[in-house]
Amino acid sequence: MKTLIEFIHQKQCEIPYATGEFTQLINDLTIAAKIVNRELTKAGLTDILGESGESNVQGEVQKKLDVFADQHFIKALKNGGQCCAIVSEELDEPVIFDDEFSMKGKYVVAIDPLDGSSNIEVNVPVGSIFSVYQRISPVGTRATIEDLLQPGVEQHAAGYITYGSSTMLVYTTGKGVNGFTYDPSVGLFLLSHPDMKIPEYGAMYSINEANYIYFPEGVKKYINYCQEHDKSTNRPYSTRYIGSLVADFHRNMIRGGIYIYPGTEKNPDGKLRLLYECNPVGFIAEQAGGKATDGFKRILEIKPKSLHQRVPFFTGSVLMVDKAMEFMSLFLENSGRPKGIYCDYCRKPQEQQ
Ligand code: AHM
Ligand code: MG
Repeated sequence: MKTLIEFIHQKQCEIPYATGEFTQLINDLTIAAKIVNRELTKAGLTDILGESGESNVQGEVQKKLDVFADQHFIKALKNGGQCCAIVSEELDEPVIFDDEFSMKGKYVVAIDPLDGSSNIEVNVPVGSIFSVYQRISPVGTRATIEDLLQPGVEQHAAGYITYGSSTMLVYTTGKGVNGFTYDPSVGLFLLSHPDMKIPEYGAMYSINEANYIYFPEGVKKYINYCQEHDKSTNRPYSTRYIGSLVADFHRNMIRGGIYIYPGTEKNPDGKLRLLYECNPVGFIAEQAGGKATDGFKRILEIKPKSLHQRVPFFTGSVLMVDKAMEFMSLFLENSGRPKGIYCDYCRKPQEQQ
């Protein structure tokens, strides 16, 4: 079986003037992922569960494992020397390296070191999500905030690690998506899921339905649609919601489905963060043939205004995301958008269902 590094190396050899720097960067990320994986498998035996006593920039209570994962990803990226700046969910301010070694790095990284960490105590899958950009500022200088505030379309690579029944790394460099399963006996990620594709249609929807009354009308109506009986579209669909974006997305990617974290009246931008959750997952979704939007427009085209910006998130199977977007447009007052619900098959407008 091909290892992750053999795979990347082979791909890099196909690119003229490739220097191996990106291979090194991915290798650094996997070092941290392996350490986090090791700690997660021991959680419950060692004193690593529970809260750290601190809160992050979003005011969320940090778990000890959040802090642990954050520190190890930053350390690995610093030691590797390919990364000159990092924005992390766990840190208010970006980490901008100012030593000569790191300033030569040509990449910046946005990272959610441990996504879904509220699930750690109950052995539910959690994940790490990363997004890689080439810096805009000159190599050899101190990176700037602008390096980190690039739109998702500029991503050089993105990926996630899902720590579940097995640990997997899924990543893209814009030429499809490949998945690698971790073999702990040899300490290597091995190519197990080449050229992953999201089914264009599925039968699962993932959303925290307890917040139903706060959802925009379009989302409410889309949920009603998912629950209606219709033989031709296999409805009612099933609800599957773990509460870990990586795990929910990964399942939908393999089986077909849609994940939604919408805005609400109280939190119009939703909960998920553009830079280190929605952009990387959105890049993977698109590369696998799926879609990622904020309900109206493509996630990857949003120009970030701030490092920890939130955004409503709709992602997964393309026909399901399209359908949810139709409901969003239809029920958005004064949106000026074309109104109508489209047939699942012929894509022509039909009467409201
Ligand atoms: P986190 O990065 O603090 O873990 O928050 C993000 C997580 C996602 O993984 C998950 O889909 C969502 O928050 C769950 O939120 P909720 O409990 O509101 O449904
Ligand atoms: Mg997260």
